[in-house]
Amino acid sequence: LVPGANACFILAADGARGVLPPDPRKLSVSDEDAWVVATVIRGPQSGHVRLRRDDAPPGVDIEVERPEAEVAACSIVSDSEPTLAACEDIVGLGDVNFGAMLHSFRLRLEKDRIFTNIGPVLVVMNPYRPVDSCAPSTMLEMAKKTSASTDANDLPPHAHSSVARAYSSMVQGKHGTPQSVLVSGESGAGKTETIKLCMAALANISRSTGSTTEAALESGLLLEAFGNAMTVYNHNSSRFGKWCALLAPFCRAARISSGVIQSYLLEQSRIVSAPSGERNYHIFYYMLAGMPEPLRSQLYLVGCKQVANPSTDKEDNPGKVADAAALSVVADLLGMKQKELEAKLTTKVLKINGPSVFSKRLTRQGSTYTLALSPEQCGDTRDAVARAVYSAVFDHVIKRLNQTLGAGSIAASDRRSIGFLDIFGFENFAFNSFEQLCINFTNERLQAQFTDSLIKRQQEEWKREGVHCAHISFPDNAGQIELLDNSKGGVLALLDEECAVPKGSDEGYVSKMHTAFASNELYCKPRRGKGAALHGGKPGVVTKYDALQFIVHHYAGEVQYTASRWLEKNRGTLHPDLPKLLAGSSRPLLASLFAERAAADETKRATVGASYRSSLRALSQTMAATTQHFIRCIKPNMEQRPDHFNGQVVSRQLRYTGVAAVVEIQRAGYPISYTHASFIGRYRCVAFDKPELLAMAQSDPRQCCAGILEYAQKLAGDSAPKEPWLESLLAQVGATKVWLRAEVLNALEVPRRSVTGRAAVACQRLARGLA
Ligand code: AOV
Ligand code: MG
Repeated sequence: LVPGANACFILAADGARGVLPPDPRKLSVSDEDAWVVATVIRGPQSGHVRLRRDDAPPGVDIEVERPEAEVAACSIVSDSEPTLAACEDIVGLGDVNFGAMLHSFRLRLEKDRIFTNIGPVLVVMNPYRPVDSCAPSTMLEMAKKTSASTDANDLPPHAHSSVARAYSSMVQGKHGTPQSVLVSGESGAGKTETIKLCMAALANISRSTGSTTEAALESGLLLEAFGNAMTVYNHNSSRFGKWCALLAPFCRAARISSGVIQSYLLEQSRIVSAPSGERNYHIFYYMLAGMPEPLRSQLYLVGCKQVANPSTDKEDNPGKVADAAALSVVADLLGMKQKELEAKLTTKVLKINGPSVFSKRLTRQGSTYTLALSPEQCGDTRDAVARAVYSAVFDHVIKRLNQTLGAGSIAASDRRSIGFLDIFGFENFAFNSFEQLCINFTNERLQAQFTDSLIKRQQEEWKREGVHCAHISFPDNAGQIELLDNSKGGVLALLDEECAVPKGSDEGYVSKMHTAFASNELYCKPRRGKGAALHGGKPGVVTKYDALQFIVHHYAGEVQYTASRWLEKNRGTLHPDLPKLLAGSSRPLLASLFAERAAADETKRATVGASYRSSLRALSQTMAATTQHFIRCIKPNMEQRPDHFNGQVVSRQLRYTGVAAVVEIQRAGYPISYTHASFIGRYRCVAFDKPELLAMAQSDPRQCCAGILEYAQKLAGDSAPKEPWLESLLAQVGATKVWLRAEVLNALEVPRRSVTGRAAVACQRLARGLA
């Protein structure tokens, strides 16, 4: 940390700059900054270093006691700050540390550069306001500039470029390798918006291919009406997962002519109750706001009323319909007789040989018994009907969209495809239920896909290059997948087991997990008394919720779940009477939606968890068979605010999304790689007095690179690694590239600088002499 010093700071203008992690105590850096840039004013004196924040007034300096721990010097090859803002690929910056990466994102967002590459990954920073680069006209312009001969790898970081790459590999591949664009990021990070940009880009790129892509784009908007809602994290939050594949037959040159949409796990609980500060699905508000008056009154769209009132009576009293007028409205809309609906909502017919439980709610008619439901059961039945009807309508919309997109018109063996995945992002609310577990599990799966694919890609490249990589390890989330998805005793499997045992209960489920995962470091039993506060009670007071809570350490952070009513949610079955009732509706659409379910045996349906696990596994297999293009969305703050960069919020996402890991992997392995030619171009000056070595540049570039490395090690000073660089794998010369570890890179820069420095001085002298 010497003022005016060396290459290991972001900028060495009038002082060396380092990136500081926050320490509000000493540094007057707010928590939000996470890392800030400062200039070294005075180098180490009795261990202290004096620094000045860039935005601090003169004289307001910071004394750092432990510079080795608190100042991250950035060894960036390039030496100016504009480079950080202009940098289109963070990995290309060289041996970049976390602080510099974060600072680069901060600077780029200020300049509206929301797209940045990190190696093979496209990172999108949500601007929370319109930016030029996403405007349709800009994107059309980009598409016009991209001709068939353009190498898609040379395009600037942008959703358009990712799609162009996917499209060109789909067209080029002999058998048309299927492609996928996988977007991830937490709730509100911008996944859905980015997928829209991707589809718009595809529509631009494949202009000649007709209207299928546009129809798919529009179908997305329709689905948003039915499947998106306002949550605390996002005013347009996707409450379902969506895989949309656009297909082109082999015969016609990549003309996209059909598409297919598959949806995953629509959040049904929102239909009957949305958490406070959140809303129901957009479609309801659209209908209220936009429907012509006659239709609105035909549908009784005035507001919502309760049919059964679960809050009255004791448990042992039968529930009854509180508002007969509302019941008649619902019966009319559902196309059934009021009396019949009322009976199904408030009673259940049991076929039993003499009741095993005696209740004053039970009455006998011949061989059957009728159980009058308790008020709470009535409420549950009402909710179950509402949820079932809405999700059947949602599935119906998807089915109709698939018909419009011509799904199934091309045989699977005869098509090229690009799939787009837009799921619900990672969520961590104050109260997390079964829905959040499924959502977060989906994100775990996608994350695993990400690491698998990228690690594999990197390892394959190293293998092709003949580079040894056994000594490099990678972070992964296999532990989380195992904990959640293990068929024998994972979190979801245990829930299924508890659903199957006769006296299963939510409490029983959680206590079995506490035992089963007692030694699993990704699972933890919360301290008692924490739960009450979450439910509006006093902190420290033990409530019934305490026995229902558990914590999972997801890759994206720790989430506390409350397993209240999970058995019921997981069973997800309707009482067999209800599908029959709905199938008998006089409204043909509704009747058709339930015809199949009425015929099937409800009790034999797989649990929600089990069928979701298997559909996710199938999706993972589909994705694994594609060439994957990863996009990671990051939000700059939690308040959905434009022009605000919260360093902590961004740091957290960069770390857990694996974006930081991509950089780590490069660092752990070989942060820098140069093609033979560019390596020789950059470092030939180091060996300027070895003409016989440089003569090999054309004939044997590999040998030439190795020779330069060996010679540079001789020239490098004491700070350079002592062991032989090539033998100890600090540097490797591969088939097409030279791979360098950070230490070697720094050591190479020293002789290069001194040589170029000497040359510059000589030139100046010469110039002066000439003058
Ligand atoms: P998500 O899909 O990642 O969340 P969205 O794509 O819905 O997030 O984005 C959330 C909001 O951020 C949008 O409604 C826009 O206001 C803003 N936004 C996102 N991307 C852009 C962009 N490129 N340009 C301008 N504004 C943008 V979730 O589905 O909640 O996981 O469940
Ligand atoms: Mg979304």
